[in-house]
Amino acid sequence: MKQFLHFIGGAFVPSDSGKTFENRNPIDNSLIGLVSEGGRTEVEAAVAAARAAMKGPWGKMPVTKRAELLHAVADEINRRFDDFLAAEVADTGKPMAMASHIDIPRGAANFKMFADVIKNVPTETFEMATPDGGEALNYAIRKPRGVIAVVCPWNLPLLLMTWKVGPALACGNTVVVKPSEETPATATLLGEVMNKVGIPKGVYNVVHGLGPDSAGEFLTSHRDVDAITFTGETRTGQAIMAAASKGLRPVSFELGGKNAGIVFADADFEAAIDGIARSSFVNCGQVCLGTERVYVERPIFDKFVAALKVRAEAMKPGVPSDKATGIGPLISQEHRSKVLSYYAKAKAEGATIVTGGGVPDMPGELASGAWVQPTIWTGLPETASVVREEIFGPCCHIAPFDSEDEVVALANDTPYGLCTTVWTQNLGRAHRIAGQIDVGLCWINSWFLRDLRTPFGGSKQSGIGREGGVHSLEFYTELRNVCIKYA
Ligand code: NAD
Ligand code: 6OD
Repeated sequence: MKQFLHFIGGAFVPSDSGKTFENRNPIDNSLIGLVSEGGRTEVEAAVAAARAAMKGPWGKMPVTKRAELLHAVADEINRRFDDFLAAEVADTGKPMAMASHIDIPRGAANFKMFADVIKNVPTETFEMATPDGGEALNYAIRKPRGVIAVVCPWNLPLLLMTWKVGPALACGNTVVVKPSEETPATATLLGEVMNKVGIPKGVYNVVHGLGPDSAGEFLTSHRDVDAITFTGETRTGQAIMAAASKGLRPVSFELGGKNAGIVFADADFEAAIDGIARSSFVNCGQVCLGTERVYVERPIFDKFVAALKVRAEAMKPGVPSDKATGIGPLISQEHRSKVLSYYAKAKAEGATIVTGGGVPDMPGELASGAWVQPTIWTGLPETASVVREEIFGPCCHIAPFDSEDEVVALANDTPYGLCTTVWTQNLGRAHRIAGQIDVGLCWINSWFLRDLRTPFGGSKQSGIGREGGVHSLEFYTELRNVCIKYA
């Protein structure tokens, strides 16, 4: 039986209280191991270790040396690729083909990319005349913020954690990570990597635990945490923002969404079907950027619905190691209950169930896993729950539209604003739409195509701030202006 311990000050430690919770594999609900459940004592110790490292070797280290160490972290993740892959796949049940192409390589790349950004981005300088006829020089320097709390979700555990830890460390901060209670493994494994490559003790800390009245809340309300970066549900973001208001700590939030996909009749049909099948169903629909509302121009509506049905039905549920597996399980039984409650609501609200709507028959022990069928609905009004609320499952509602203005209004009619994916071959229309949809990310004829130098984040209730490339520096550093009057 595996034990997932906290990683504090460079050492793996259990909770003082001896409390643990279970980590289960969603493919068959089997027990993977026991996770130490952190409380105030562990949060206190981790924040103190992070503060000490900030004042000590890490705070004093030149940026070139820091960058070198972060490259070594990435190289060591790649060297232990199979360990990370096995850990991520056991926690999430996702197909190995996906985790080995996305989760683990990106987990490593996030360290190299931000190490290179911080080494190469200059600050500004201004010469000025002074009132006494003399001269002064202004220049800005970037200083780390200090101890950063990193609170993570379960859908892309290593990728989304390192997306925050990479830039935080590159900028010279230290971190205390609170991984999701569903996916403790890769954050723990990263502790071994940090020690192996010589990251000073206390720079990277992990406290396992739950959210409210547990490690998550204790960490985000800890007054010696200088800033909080969070990915997760909008409702949780509100609770964390309230905690951050005590002491006026800055936040960076990547939150929920109800993203629209828009397909015009002039789109490359096969490419659009591919794109929407991926954006609606990949990772069993558990991608914040996923498409749960699809709008298709009326002349191709029936053909599109029929083709997406074929794609959904071809997604074979199965174990991660099977190359034929098209879709894994949801993260947990609890999340499956939530997704199935929406499947029931869609039915009750009068949806036409094009495909899915239930649980697939799985053999043997897999029958205890958190499986659901990829599901497509049509025929619901825009007011229906499954059209308005984030489900975070492999499902979408498809509705027809007749004009560009109409579809822009439909896409924008949501409190969220994370992303959209638009399919058209009309270049003018693509640019027009990109300027009109209230989102942080607009993909045209593509989806989840990532250049890590670009700004990433959501508008409206989908987030606060942007990370990526130089934009991460805005959150993970503070600019200090130095003004020198020449003698
Ligand atoms: P969640 O909000 O339930 O949990 C995220 C983390 O917050 C977990 O570590 C949890 O323990 C912690 N937490 C919960 N309550 C807390 C509290 N009161 N104080 C401090 N910490 C607390 O989210 P989830 O279910 O893990 O992830 C799914 C959600 O994340 C979806 O809404 C999805 O859209 C969103 N998400 C957004 C992005 C993005 O980039 N915008 C990316 C991935 C996931
Ligand atoms: O690619 C990324 O950097 C990123 N933050 C992806 C988020 C995916 C959400 O589930």
